[in-house]
Amino acid sequence: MEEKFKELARKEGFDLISFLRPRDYMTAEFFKKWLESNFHGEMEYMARHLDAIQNIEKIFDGHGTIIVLAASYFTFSLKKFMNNPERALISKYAWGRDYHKVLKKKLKRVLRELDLHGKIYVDTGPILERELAYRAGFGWIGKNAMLINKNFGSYLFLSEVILKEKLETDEEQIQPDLCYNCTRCIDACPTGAIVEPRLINANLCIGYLTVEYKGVIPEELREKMGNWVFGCDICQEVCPYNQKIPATRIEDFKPREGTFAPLIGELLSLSEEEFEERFQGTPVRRSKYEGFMRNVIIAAGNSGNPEYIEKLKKLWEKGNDLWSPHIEWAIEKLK
Ligand code: B12
Ligand code: SF4
Ligand code: SF4
Repeated sequence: MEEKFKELARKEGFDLISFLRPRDYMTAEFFKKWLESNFHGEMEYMARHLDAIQNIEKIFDGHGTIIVLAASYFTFSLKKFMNNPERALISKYAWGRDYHKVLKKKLKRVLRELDLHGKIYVDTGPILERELAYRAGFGWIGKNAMLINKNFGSYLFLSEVILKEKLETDEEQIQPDLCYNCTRCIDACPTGAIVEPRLINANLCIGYLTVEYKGVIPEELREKMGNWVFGCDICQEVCPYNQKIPATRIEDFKPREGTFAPLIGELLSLSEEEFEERFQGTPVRRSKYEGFMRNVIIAAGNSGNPEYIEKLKKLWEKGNDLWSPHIEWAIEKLK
């Protein structure tokens, strides 16, 4: 059964698969301190997870096996667009079809094939996915907090299946930390969000500000966001372990037309219908039109291109309360 599962999952495009027995988390305390420092910002659902993370029976009771999986979504580097003031940057994880849906569908197919019934988690629920992947021997937790695999790098989605059956487990094989003296990610993070190795203050992370945070972006952070309009890949792009890695085998993760490095000028005149059409089925829809355009306005402000002022004024006429303070700021900067 175990080997058959691995074979089918590999065929679906998963690169790393391991079977673990549920046991207490070793980093529950680290997670609690992260919450106590308010590093979760407005992600209240993270605080609600604490109880189940400290009392794992709330999720795993009656379950004998956790299958941990990682799937690469790497396609190509964004480096050549990173200093291009005409381009807006969308994080690699959002270029293709939404990974939650893609991976769940694949795992359901594997379970069905083997007549197994399990609960599937992809980036959801009170699960410390990075710790599980670490215990599964997939890699180490880098100073940028990413789970990094020596061969596949860190552009990996993690997911889990929990089963009632007590299947034979793989041995927990802990991989050595290969960061050594490197600090490239910490040095490159524009907002100082990596407050210490492996510890991220989400309030400062562009991945949070552009996707999860719905309000007015603090003025002191706007310039630091550069041209990122959805997510941020800087601390991964600079990592030496992401320089020579194979591309994903999953077709759905390959970039869709218009999702990577679109022109800022084009995005500034995007209507809500065009936004829905262009990003339908991709993770970008999470920011919603309003949040996405707020990010585009900031990117325009950071572009140094006064030609955008006219388009910004047109957006101003729409009278959106969230956009207005950002438009004012952007126009002032471009004058
Ligand atoms: C909340 C969240 C965020 C928040 C906070 C991120 C953070 N670092 O805390 C925000 C919105 C900022 C975010 C951003 C991103 N995220 Co996110 N996020 C999550 C989520 C839902 C929960 C993470 C969490 O609990 N954070 C709290 C902190 C305390 O936990 P943690 O970061 O997981 O860190 C653990 C370990 O590092 C460990 N730890 C600390 N020291 C040590 C030492 C050792 C030896 C060990 C074993 C562990 C360890 O303790 C922590 C608790 O277990 C997970 C999915 C999940 N359920 O796990 C995805 C997840 C972590 N995110 C993911 C991704 C892809 C991203 C982005 C790259 C997206 C983007 N391009 O913008 C960025 C990366 C930012 C970064 N450098 O971390 C992937 C990471 C895959 C990987 N290879 O690691 C995950 C696993 C989702 C998935 N299913 O694939 N994310
Ligand atoms: S994702 Fe961007 S902002 Fe967040 S820690 Fe990494 S480099 Fe910093
Ligand atoms: S950039 Fe360097 S320090 Fe940061 S995660 Fe990669 S190897 Fe580790």
